[in-house]
Amino acid sequence: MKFEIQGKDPNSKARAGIITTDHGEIQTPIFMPVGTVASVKSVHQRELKEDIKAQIILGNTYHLYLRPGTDILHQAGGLHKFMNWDRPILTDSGGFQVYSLATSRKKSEEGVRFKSHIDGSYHMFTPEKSMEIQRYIGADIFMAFDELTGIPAEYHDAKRAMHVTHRWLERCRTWLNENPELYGYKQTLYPIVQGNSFHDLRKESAQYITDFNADGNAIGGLSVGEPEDVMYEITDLVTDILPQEKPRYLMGVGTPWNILECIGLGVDQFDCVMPTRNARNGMLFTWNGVMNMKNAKWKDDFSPLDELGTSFVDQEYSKAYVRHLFISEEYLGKQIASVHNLAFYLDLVQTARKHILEGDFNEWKNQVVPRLRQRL
Ligand code: PRF
Repeated sequence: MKFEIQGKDPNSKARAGIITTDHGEIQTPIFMPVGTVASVKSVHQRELKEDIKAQIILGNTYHLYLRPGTDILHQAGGLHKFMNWDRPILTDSGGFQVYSLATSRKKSEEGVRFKSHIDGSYHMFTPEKSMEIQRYIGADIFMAFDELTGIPAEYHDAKRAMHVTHRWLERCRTWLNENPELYGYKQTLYPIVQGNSFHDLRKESAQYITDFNADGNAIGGLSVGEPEDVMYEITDLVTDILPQEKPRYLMGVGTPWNILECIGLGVDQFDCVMPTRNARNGMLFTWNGVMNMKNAKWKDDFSPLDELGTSFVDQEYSKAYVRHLFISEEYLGKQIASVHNLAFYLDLVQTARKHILEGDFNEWKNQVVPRLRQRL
């Protein structure tokens, strides 16, 4: 994997670049739609490529291991072939999903034993197991198996989780060095900075991750309930330490305004379930603010769903029609809203990229953020 920086904003830490993988190029800053179980919920791969213009998607080790399982993925020749997606894929390691989804879990130095949220069966994830599953899935970018704590947390708990994350990282690398790639293309491992909201821990972790010398680095343990200011403060502190010349991925963030603020702090990659999950509840993000499609104010508004939208759904359907679909609980409403929100998120980062290359990102960002936050 290669990363080339093409331009920097003079008034913030924002950068525009290109990541090159064996499945193609990714223009950064980028948003990566979440395809947890080999599907970006309610969106076709054809729509993802042609209408949404997704350049890379996410898969989840935890979910794919439980269903369909590594045997099926291996027989298919990996996740790209299984789901008919030939562009890059990043897989999360299972660390966060075990923490947020499993119905019970027991942590040890070895790993995490957990109970499946699907059928209640017991499983054990270790750093080695997470790497093995990610090898079978065949992602272009693997995430290290980490442990995080919620915010707020006790200092000693946050410190212990951070040190476990660092020790597990070494085990991830050892396993990868000893077990070759399965499908004939290159794969790379991103380590994850942890340390909760404690500045000294975040600095120590960012330095440890920097010294690990991977192709790209991630910031984890944020957007877990802390105020936005804390998220920005920690991101700022960590991006001051992580190397300039490698892509930085802020995991699980966030709203359109969170993404623009964090691009300004030097982040290059983002993922979040928000555009798809909120779409299924009728929440649409636009350049003019946030719309709740169930609201009665749209019932006789026959104007296009989003005049500024870049996808076909924005021009072909009216607000009144999409509201009707939500009120009638029609599947099509969720599909239209998901395509809209993902296309909007991709338009958001592509527009940010254009402004970085033109050198006026920071002024532009400060101008659009208040508008993005409005409730329509
Ligand atoms: N670690 C991993 N995945 C994640 C996170 C993390 O800290 C987060 C935190 N927002 C989202 N997804 N492995």
